[in-house]
Amino acid sequence: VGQRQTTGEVGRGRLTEPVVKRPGADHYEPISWDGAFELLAHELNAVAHPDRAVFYTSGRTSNEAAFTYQLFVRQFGTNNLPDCSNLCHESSGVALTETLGVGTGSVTLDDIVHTDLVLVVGQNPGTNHPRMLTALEHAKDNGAQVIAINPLPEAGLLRFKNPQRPTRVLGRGTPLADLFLQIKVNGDLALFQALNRGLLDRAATDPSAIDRDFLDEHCDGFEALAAHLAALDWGDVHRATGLTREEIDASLAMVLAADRIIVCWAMGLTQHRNSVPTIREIVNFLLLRGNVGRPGAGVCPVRGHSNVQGDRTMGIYERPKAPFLDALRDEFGFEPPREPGHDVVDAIRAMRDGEVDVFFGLGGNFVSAAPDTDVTSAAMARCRLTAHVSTKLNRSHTVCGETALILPCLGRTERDVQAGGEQYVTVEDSMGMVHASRGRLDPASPHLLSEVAIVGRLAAATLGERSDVDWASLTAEYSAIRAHIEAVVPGFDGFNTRSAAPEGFALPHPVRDSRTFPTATGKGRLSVNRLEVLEVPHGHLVLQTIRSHDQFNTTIYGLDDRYRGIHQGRRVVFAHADDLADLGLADGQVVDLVGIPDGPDAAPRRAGSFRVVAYSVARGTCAAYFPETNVLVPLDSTAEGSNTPTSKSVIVRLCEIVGPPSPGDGV
Ligand SMILES: Nc1nc2c(c(=O)[nH]1)N[C@H]1C(S)=C(S)[C@@H](COP(=O)(O)OP(=O)(O)OC[C@H]3O[C@@H](n4cnc5c(=O)[nH]c(N)nc54)[C@H](O)[C@@H]3O)O[C@H]1N2
Ligand SMILES: Nc1nc2c(c(=O)[nH]1)N[C@H]1C(S)=C(S)[C@@H](COP(=O)(O)OP(=O)(O)OC[C@H]3O[C@@H](n4cnc5c(=O)[nH]c(N)nc54)[C@H](O)[C@@H]3O)O[C@H]1N2
Ligand SMILES: [Mo]
Repeated sequence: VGQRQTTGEVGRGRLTEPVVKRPGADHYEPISWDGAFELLAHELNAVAHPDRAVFYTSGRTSNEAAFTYQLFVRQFGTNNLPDCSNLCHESSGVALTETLGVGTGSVTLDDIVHTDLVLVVGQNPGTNHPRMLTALEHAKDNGAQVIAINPLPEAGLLRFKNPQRPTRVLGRGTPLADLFLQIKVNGDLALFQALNRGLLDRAATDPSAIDRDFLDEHCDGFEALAAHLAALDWGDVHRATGLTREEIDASLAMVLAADRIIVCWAMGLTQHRNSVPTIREIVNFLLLRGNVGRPGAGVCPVRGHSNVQGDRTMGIYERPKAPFLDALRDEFGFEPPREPGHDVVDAIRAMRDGEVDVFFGLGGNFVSAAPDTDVTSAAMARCRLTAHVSTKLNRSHTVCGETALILPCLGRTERDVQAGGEQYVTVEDSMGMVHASRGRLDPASPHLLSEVAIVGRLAAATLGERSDVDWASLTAEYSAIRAHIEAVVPGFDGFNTRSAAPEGFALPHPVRDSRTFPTATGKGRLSVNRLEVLEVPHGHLVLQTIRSHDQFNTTIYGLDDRYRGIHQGRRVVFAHADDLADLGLADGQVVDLVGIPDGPDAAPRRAGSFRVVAYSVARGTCAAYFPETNVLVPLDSTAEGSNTPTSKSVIVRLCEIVGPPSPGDGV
């Protein structure tokens, strides 16, 4: 398989048996399961320190597999548990934990259906969360209003009328958004500061503009916030957002008219340098009117992978909290490591610098999903062993270490039969609901193992006598794992009985349930966030890297992006016609995307051969698909406080190609 794939993906075939690539070989060959675990155990036990191994997790892993996995990794002796959250909603978790004391969303589906106003910020639900559109339609039927805040007029939220590129609207054919703010990329902190300032100004004459009783009783930081916002510069707001004062006033009027407000967001907010302050400012916005911890109101970070939130709840975290580790120690009688481990970006740095011997991936496609593709690829190649537990072939299988293993596992839709009989697993959604998931289909091959079985056998082979855990009996009957989870993780009382119920059960959320804020001060924390307007050098645009309709993250199913009117090609860059005119470019032209060099002697990052599409995007910004553009995202450009790569604010030039396009860069 070629090392350079223009669509970022190798294929979509299912794997049916474990395979190994030996040192120096250029292909994989079959290996027995026993042989695979022996090889892994040998390499893991050969490392000079457990921190020289890294254990990645994608977000599809069940609670049962995730809990067993982190237990094994911690008994092995490291907290090197990076996961796809580090690339995804980490900024949300950090900002919400600081301000509310809980890192997850505070609303239920019922809250969305019974709210007055939903702000959908930096999210494209038509493609990425289609079921959410149904909830929004119900909310609208009940009289709610919707404000969409996005640099792109995304289908499903908007009726997008562009004569050149007609786009079908989803659902019932009416736009869901009552107001569309076509904000500049990274303008959201400024927008929410402007709204918050508007609320405070209004409160001077109309006390009901803010919820004074709630603020007095439950929050701190009000005076500092008010003083900070009093100095807000409207010129900065305009430069950062590209919005007019009229647009901001129109949204403020809708906010003032709404008793209950929910803010939903996804990757449009989390992947910028100032993502954590931006989300904290949204918390300010909600706290000012008491919009948390009551029906129809709250924060709603909308997650991606089916169990990315549950994996964190199960302890897949490079910076585990002491109470979790204490509970793990008490349940299993060992002393877990306390030093923080590597997140994704730090893991790549450590691999790059020769500090890692073994990379193990439970799901996912690390090489394609991570930033700075060339740096990440070289980092992977420095490992002695890379191993992936996967359902499908992907690029991380070809860009690998000296020795490489692919361990094929059952997918969630497949029947999982163990010594104790047929098993089910559990997952947690964005609303903190836990429910069972049972595979019904015949497995793609009789040689596939479940993720739990793979982790259990890996642990037994690697730890041997060093572990008291009976890994085989955990694998035989997953209810035994759930009993341990119940003992270690708060909120899982009666886990085996409650997870068997069809509707599942809700995890406790102190903010939602009782307006209890488990923060440093025991209060909801209003925060002061410094506004810095993203400066873009002349002749450059801010590139955001997005998903098309025909992909799930790094898996590309087709070359169309139906709601954006793109057919038969993924190497496209969407830009505003006026910006194109200023740059001397035209729709249909082919350009290279070129980043800003790291230093005077460094070569700039470059992604070759993108067709320019004149499109309704906010001025000064452009958009292109991930993972083709990950080569442009600098490893060291990350969000402050969450270390998430800034995949939505990459500064680039669109360079006309002189001479023939470089080989392999075809559309
Ligand atoms: N079909 C499909 N579904 C998926 C996925 C998939 O790949 N395919 N991936 C899953 C995963 S893991 C995730 S995390 C979610 C991701 O779901 P989304 O976050 O909806 O996915 P993106 O395509 O990254 O879209 C980001 C959105 O934010 C907007 N945006 C970008 N920058 C800014 C900004 O600065 N401000 C504002 N206000 N908006 C901005 C973009 O225009 C775009 O609408 O989807 C999940 N669901
Ligand atoms: N530039 C840029 N980069 C991004 C993003 C972006 O918006 N822009 N988004 C980021 C986000 S939000 C995320 S979540 C990450 C995603 O990062 P990852 O989670 O690492 O990537 P995926 O493409 O979701 O992983 C797909 C692979 O997972 C395996 N797989 C699928 N289902 C299962 C299963 O049930 N079990 C196991 N063991 N394996 C399975 C398959 O082999 C498949 O090839 O990418 C991030 N990268
Ligand atoms: Mo994600």
